[in-house]
Amino acid sequence: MDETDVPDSHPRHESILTRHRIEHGVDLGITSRQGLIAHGRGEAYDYLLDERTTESADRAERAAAAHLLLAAHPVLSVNGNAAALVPGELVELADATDAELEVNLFNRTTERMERIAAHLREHGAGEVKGLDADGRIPGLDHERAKVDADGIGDADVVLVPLEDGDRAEALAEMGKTELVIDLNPLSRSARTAAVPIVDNIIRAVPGITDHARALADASRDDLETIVDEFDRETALDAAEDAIRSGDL
Ligand code: PTJ
Repeated sequence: MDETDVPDSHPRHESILTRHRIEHGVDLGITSRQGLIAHGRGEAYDYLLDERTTESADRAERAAAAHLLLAAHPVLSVNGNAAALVPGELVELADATDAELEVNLFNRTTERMERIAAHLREHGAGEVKGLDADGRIPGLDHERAKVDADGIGDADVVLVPLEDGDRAEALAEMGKTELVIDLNPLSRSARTAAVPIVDNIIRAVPGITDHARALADASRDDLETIVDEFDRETALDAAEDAIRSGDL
């Protein structure tokens, strides 16, 4: 069965298509097998959120767009799940916010790094960082600590989708402003983030891009107001509340 075999009328059409993209990512050597497990966990939360972007998540996406537009050096971190699910959408977000793309893997192998970079370029990316690996995130073991010194190493704002908790914490300890996309509002990554975006990456990335385009001509003062008015605790509470009290 491939993507074209899922009838539009199927009640779980989107969810099944998304699964196919993750499976295909594994077949291409982009997504790790652990990525399949992570995806299943995400699906469960998304189901409880009724597979929609809540108002609170939309506000977080707007705040994330404002952060990226204000940043001196914004970087979008890309792992195996993000590359399989939203490669073209990440390229569009990078273009809309003048951000760089850097491959940064939990289960890092040179082969996967190169495949993901090539996959992003096939979806329109120019330069893709991550392969130099001449910088380190302090406090992590060797492989997971590798970043480009002039990429994430030098970034002031980093978007980290589906990150594991201790690396998200280590990045935040480096003083970087972290924008985290994670469907689990209780995860350490979401709890570490300056802006936790509790939404499926397939909706969140285009959502941030739409806000960035709408804010393209906004003044720095207006962007700073959006950033200041965003409250991470309120966003986490709203997400948890939506999940716990969902009307299914
Ligand atoms: O490609 P790699 O080697 O960097 O590995 C990536 C994974 C995702 C395997 C790795 O970072 C990992 O193990 O992550 P965790 O600790 O399982 O965390 C993944 C988080 O992402 C969980 O909290 C999931 O609920 C969440 N998640 C999964 N799918 C989505 C998601 N959040 C948003 N959108 C999704 N589609």
